[in-house]
Amino acid sequence: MYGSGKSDFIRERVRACDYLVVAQLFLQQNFLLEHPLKFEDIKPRLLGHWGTCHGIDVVYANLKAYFPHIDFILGPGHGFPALQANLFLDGTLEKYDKNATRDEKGIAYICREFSWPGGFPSHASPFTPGVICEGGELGYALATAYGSVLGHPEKTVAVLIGDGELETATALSSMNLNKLFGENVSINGKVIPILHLNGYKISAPTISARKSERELAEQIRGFGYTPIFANEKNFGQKLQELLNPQYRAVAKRTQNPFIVFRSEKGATGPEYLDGQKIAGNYLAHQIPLKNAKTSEKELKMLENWLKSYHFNELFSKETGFAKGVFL
Ligand SMILES: Cc1ncc(C[n+]2csc(CCOP(=O)(O)OP(=O)(O)O)c2C)c(N)n1
Ligand SMILES: [Mg+2]
Repeated sequence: MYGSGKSDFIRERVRACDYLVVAQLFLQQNFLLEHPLKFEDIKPRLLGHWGTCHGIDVVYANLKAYFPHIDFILGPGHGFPALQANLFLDGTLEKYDKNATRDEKGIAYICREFSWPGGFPSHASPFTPGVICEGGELGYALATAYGSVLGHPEKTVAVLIGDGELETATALSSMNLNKLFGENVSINGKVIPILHLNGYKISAPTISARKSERELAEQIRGFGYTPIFANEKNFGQKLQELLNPQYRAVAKRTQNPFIVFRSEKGATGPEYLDGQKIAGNYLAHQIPLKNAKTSEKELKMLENWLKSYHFNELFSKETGFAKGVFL
């Protein structure tokens, strides 16, 4: 049933994580869609962020597949359901929380407790394994990434920065930190910045998205990086190129790579609601179907959305997760 290439596993992993994200955001029961969705299955208060999550899942899966030994720093901490889904599938969550078992019970646990009184917060927080900064305040990811490799030449860290986040003074000024680190990596480790260019922040387009590719590339070059433009289809290939020793030798002599990852905000989610564009628009930022608990139409849209991931092919109550999703 499963292909042998890494890219098939990456797609399965992303589908599994995306499903778990949507289930965390909306469901208080019926987590495996064992019966048609009903209003009672939906949480009474829908609070969380969808728009950034698919992109995070894509980046996480590709990094895990191609750079399994590096650290990962996530700027958009509001994309917590995606981080949680990945930590859950990695088994990291279970190490620290015995309820997060990678079975039906564990799925129910992470979904029900997400953004729930007394449960998990809606944003990444110090309760999350590996998280030291409270998610929710944008801007520190790049500075944290540089700080984490200071004095550690053996370390490489990839850092995902939201395109809205890059408009904060903190993130934008942190672009200069490569100057303090220099081009010689014998004292400090290496930072691979990834700009999540999904085009939107909370309620408007981002400045980076409104620049031409050339203007953005020149800005990045001006900061002393080599821009690498990637999208969902070729992201893995670009990462493999970075791993190529020949490229690395060149990159060492010249400048650090800076990946610009173009993705559609809210991709794989609802496209339109009542004539309004959701995916690829700021309306995907938080909860796209906020009336799912009271509107038959939105409930049906949610059911179709969940079904689109074919989670039943990736998980069964009897045999657990398909091996591919663990990458
Ligand atoms: C310092 C700061 N200012 C404002 C906010 C409010 N805020 C939360 S999410 C968000 C938009 C973030 O957009 P982007 O970085 O593009 O992330 P995306 O969700 O698009 O991946 C903003 C402004 C915040 N969390 N922190
Ligand atoms: Mg954005």
